[in-house]
Order: sequence, then structure tokens, then C-alpha cells
Amino acid sequence: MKTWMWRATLAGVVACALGSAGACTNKAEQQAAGQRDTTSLGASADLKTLMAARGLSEADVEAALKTYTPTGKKDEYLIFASGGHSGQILVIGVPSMRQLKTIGVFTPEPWQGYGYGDESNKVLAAGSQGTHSLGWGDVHHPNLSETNGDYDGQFIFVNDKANGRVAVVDLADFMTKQIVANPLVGSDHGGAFVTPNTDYVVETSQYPTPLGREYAPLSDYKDKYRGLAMFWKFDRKKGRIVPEQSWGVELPPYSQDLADAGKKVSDGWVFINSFNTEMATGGTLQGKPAIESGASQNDMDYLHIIDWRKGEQLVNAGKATTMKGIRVLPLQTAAAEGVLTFVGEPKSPHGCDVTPDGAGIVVGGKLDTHGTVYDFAKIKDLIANKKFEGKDAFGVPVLAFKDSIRGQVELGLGPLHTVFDDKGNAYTSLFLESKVAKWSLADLKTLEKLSVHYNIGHILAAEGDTVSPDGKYVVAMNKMSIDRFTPVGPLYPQNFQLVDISGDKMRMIYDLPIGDGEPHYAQMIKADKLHPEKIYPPGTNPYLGGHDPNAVEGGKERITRNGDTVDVYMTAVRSHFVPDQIEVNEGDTVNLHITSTEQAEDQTHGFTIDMYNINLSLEPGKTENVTFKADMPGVYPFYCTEFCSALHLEMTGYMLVKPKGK
Ligand code: K7E
Ligand code: CUA
Repeated sequence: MKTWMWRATLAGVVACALGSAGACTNKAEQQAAGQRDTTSLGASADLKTLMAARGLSEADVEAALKTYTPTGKKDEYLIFASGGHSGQILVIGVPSMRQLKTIGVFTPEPWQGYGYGDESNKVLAAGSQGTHSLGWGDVHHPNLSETNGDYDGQFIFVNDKANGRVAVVDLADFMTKQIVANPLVGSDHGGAFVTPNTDYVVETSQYPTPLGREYAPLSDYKDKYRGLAMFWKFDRKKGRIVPEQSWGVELPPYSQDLADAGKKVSDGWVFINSFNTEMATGGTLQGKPAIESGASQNDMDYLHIIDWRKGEQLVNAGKATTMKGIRVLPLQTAAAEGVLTFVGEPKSPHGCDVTPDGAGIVVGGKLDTHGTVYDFAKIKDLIANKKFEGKDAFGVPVLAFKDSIRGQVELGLGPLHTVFDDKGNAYTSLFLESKVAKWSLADLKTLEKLSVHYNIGHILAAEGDTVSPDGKYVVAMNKMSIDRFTPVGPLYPQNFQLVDISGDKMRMIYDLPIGDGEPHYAQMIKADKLHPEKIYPPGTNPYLGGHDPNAVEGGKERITRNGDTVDVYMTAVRSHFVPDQIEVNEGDTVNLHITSTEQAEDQTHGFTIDMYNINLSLEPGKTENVTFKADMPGVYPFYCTEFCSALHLEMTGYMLVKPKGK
């Protein structure tokens, strides 16, 4: 659109929005309004004054119009973003870029009472191995469950890179239901990616360690250290990962990195990029090169190609070795049986993204200016005909690079991750150049580059990694914000920049600072695919996945004692707890079973007891249990922590702990 026309239309639209030109019910009216002399419109004059006062350009106002979401209007999309170090998942609406929720995953989340009651404690505790309980997670890649390669809105999975864990979040209530700690690896990265029907949640290790977390000196790196591609079996009915039905493929001690599952023509395969095929282990204090330089010697690392259906067959045929309860297909078997094949990938690879049709795999190279597009059909042929260029040091067959690719696209400095739109375009993040490169998948030509602020890591697009991307929006997930926001101390917020990709040119329309951690990946789903519950059926324990046997109805509240164990069956409803007096003896074990008997939307109560680190969220219908030892004698008020009603402050009671011998 020509500038003057756009200006006129903009004025019209704004006049409409402000009601000055009457209610503009259709496009013709809007256009008619737009063709009027803008200076004669009060609203437009006001708008110009406002623009001048705030120093806004027309592009700014256009961006505002594209993102501003009036009260009561809902977002078209939801982003599920990694919360980075916060260990959580962030839920953000698009185009408003308003944060709607933080989902507690690897880190306790007080508002949701996550990590302060028996069952949520159990979920968190299952993620701790060894003797230290983990109080955080390094969340990298949230992945929505898929049906036929499309998001189905039922579950989201996410990995914790630091501790090698995967979590399952149920989108029926946006709650974390399971954390599975991988007993074999010391860290993970290529997770939590799903196969097209969510049969498996894939988790690949990052920094090699001896499998099973055993000790071995670094001098044994090549012999004893290993990587692993883990295939966690997901039971959709139960909504849980089933470790007993899960298995892994042993990998050489390269640093496996990003992974993606094949789809459509490449369904049944998984691709994992890697770095440090040099197997550098550092030794800076002994005057040896740092890992970063040791790991950057080779021109090529290896894209790992896994035929997981074949792997599954072999595991089921008993070809696996069981380690710490996990069936692992040995490296030699995987290499000999065609489960694992390699092909070179240039210069410090990162990112591994399968195209929507499943025919290509895009890999970026942090120290290369190209994106490499592998051709799955060629790869499949080469493997089927055993046309290998050679083998790696572990006997894994290697395909010839030039025979395996469709081509390369010249992108710029530091290409990392790639997502797709509905028009055959790909969008790659350029970390070093701080740009988004838009390129054509058909002719591997870069079409446009957009500056982002700054140092973009991941990139996401509306349903942009499914078999049918939506187009419309891309979000640049920038690692640095430098001069974008008001300074808040030396730790700067990250910056999500919303980009409108609906036109010929990309347009930046919103900056969202993220102050919770360093997000990595995120996915954007059409909001109408989600159907979360508004109210739990009475007595639901969301962690148990149904009615809690300890739930009580109003009128059946009671306190029972069995030896030195006290059970309190309590209800919460506006604006009281029944019972509101609890008397126990010092040393008693107290089991609180609290049920909210509310059935009204958004009517949540909370529950806390002074000094006992108890903090529950009681959404309508929910039951929570919490067990503790009454080991501190004294008087402890408990109260509701949600401003639930006019008499919220009165929603309180006392727990009295009688000292021993009194
Ligand atoms: Cu590129 Cu962990 Cu996906 Cu960060 S990773 S950016
Ligand atoms: Cu219930 Cu405040």
C-alpha cells in the first residue's frame, strides 16, 4: 500500500476504533471514513497530537493496531515458551504478547501451590536423582503433543538440559503431571521432541558421560563416555510417560545437540545434529586447548540419522541391554543394523528442523554462513543401498555429504534454528548477525533479512514446525536486549520480538521483555485447539488424575486420630474452612486433606500455615493433601491466601500444637 493511502486508511481505522466516525461495521464504511480529510476528524487530530507527544511513527501506530487487544478480547494464538533457568513454561498470548500464565514444571511454583503439597512434591521429587533435591531446571524445548504431525492441544513436554529430565504437562488443566529423570545421562538437549503421533517423546543427551552416571576418568573418554538417544514411550490415555516401555540408542561420545522427528515421508526417523566429534575434553590448566577450540577443529560434525521403527523392532526382539531399568540398543548393533547412520554437517552445527512436508532437514552452522538442506529421499536411498562413504571411529556408517543434500542456502552469520510458514518460506535465526533470514524453500534463496534486538537464538512461528504451518507470525527469541528496555541492573531481560509475516515484508510489531530466565525454544498454537477445564469435578486431585479418596463433601468434615497420626478432612468455601480449629500434640504427624467445595468459575482459595512452608492453591473442586510433622509447638494461624471474597480476610483458623508433656 502507498504511504499516503495507508495513512488515510489508518486514520479511518483509528477514527472507527475511537468511535468518532460512528460504528464502522464494514470495510466500505471504514474506507469511506479513511477517504475523508483526516485533519477534519477530531480523533485523527488527537491521534496526531498523541503520536507527536509520544514520538510515535506511523509504523509504530500500525504495529499498535495489530497487537493492541482491547479488554475482553482474546488472543488468536498461545505461545508455550521455555522459561529457561526458571524451570517453568511461560504461556503468552499472540498478538497481544500478554503473559497469561507461568506453569510450574521443574521449580516449585508458589501461586499454584506446586511443590507445597504431597502429590506435587512427589512429582518434583521424582525428578531428583542422587542425594540432592533439585530446585530448578534449565528448560530448553517445549513441544506440544501432535496427532498426524499437527498440534492437538492435549499435552506439552519439556526438557531440563542441566539434569537430563523430561516433564509432561497436561493441557486439560495446565499442570505438570510427571517428571521423568533419565538415569543414564548427565545432561540432555535434543528434547522434548515428539514423533508425529506422540508415540514417543525424544530426549537426546548433550555432554557425554559414562551411561548410568558412573565414574570413569576423562582419559577413558572415547571408550567409556557415551551419548544416548532416548525414546520415552508416551501413553496418551494415562497422560504419562511409561519408562518400562521406553528405550534408548547408545551413541558415540559426540555432543548430540538438537533433534527433530521426521514427519510424513520421513515419519519413522529422527535426526540429531552434533558437535565436538573431535571428542575434545579440554585441560586448560594443563596448557591444553579449551574445549571450544578443540571442538572446532573438524570441518564437519555428524548429523545422526536414526531409523527408530527399526530400533523399536530390535529392542522388542531382545537386542537391547538393560541399564538402570532402561533398554539400550548398543552402539555396535545400531550401527550394524542400519538404525544409526551419519552424514557430515558443516562447521559447528546447531538447529535441526524437518520441513513441513518431511522431505528436508535444515541444519544451521554457527560458524558457517549457510543453512544446509538435506534431502531425506536421497538419504533413505543411500542407506537402503548401503552406499556409504566410510565409517566413523565407532563403526557407524557415514553417507557422502554432497550426495545427501538438496543444497545450501546462503543466509548470513551464525544461522541457528529454522521454522516455516504456509507459503513455502523458511525463517532462520542468525545469532551473530542479529537477524531473521526469510528464504524460499523451493529455490533456496534468501528473500529478506530483518534486524532483531539482539542475538537471536531460537525462532518460532505460528504452528511453524508442524505439517501445516499457519504463517501470520514469527517470534524472534533474542538472547540480549541491550538498549531496548529501561535498565534493571546488570542482568538484562531477554527479548521476544513479534514479527508480522502476513505481508510481503516482515514487520516487527512488538517487543516483550522476559524477566524470568533465558528461554530457548517455544511453540505457538491456535488458541481454539485448547479446551482447558474451568472447574474441577468436586474432589478432583489433579495429580492423581481423578477423584481423591480423601476428598470430603460439605458436612462430612472431621478430624480423626490414630496413635500420633492426625487426619484432618477439611473443606474450603467462601469464606471459611471447616474445621477452623485444629489441635494436635507436638510430634504428631498431621495429614491435611483439603477440598474446595466451590463450583464457580475463577473462585480459588489458598491455604497456608505460618512457619510450616505449606502453601496450597485450591481451585474450584480441587483436593490437595499435605503431610507434615507438628514439630514446633505453638499457635499457628492458617488462612486463605487468595482474595476470594469480601470476607476473605476472615477466611482463617488456628492450628494449635501442644508442647510435649503439657
Ligand atoms: Cu539453540 Cu537449547 Cu535449542 Cu538455546 S538451544 S538457542
Ligand atoms: Cu478464600 Cu480468601
